[in-house]
Amino acid sequence: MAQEQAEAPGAGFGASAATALVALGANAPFGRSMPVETLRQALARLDEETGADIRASRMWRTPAVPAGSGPDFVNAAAALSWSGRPEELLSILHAVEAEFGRVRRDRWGPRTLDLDLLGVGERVLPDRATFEAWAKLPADRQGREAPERLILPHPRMHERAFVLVPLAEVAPDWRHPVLGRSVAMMVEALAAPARAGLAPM
Ligand code: PH2
Ligand code: MG
Ligand code: MG
Repeated sequence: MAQEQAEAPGAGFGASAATALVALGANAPFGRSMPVETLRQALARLDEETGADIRASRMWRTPAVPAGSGPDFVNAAAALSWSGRPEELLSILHAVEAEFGRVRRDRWGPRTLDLDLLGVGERVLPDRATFEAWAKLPADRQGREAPERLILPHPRMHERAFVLVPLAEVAPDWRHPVLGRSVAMMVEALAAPARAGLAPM
């Protein structure tokens, strides 16, 4: 794609592998599969589809954000080594979501499986200004607006306990390429009440 030219040197085919981070979440059963089982199976499918060695966190029970927006979630995080384009990994995530019944309709409704690409190494996509614009989007617009293209790092990851706490189990030293903070530091910066509701399963 022509717009990829602004990417960092080393992007694309032949690039050395980077650590890719994926957030997994579910708060609705898929057929007879309860969220924990769905997340386990999704990890197995990611393993098959990416051919990468995947490091997975424990499963965590987390209250829905915003509070009261739905049933509790099961969340987990995974780290894998990825040498392709981030968009290819995103396509795999979307395909696996579809296998587990995900319909992209209600942005924040109950979901059978949500797989979010959080980051790929130090990549900032499409650029820093776009990342910052989405990261600063006011809360009332976050539920209504979705970016057209992949933004990395995920513009909300740094403020979400349900993302960071599992992520700290697989990639505590990954550094957010815009904020310059490690996952461990971002967990430390969370307000205590935001962390308190999370429980490993
Ligand atoms: N995902 C959301 C919105 N709210 N809350 C929790 N606890 N876990 C999630 O994965 C989650 C959420 C949008 O993707
Ligand atoms: Mg998603
Ligand atoms: Mg999500």
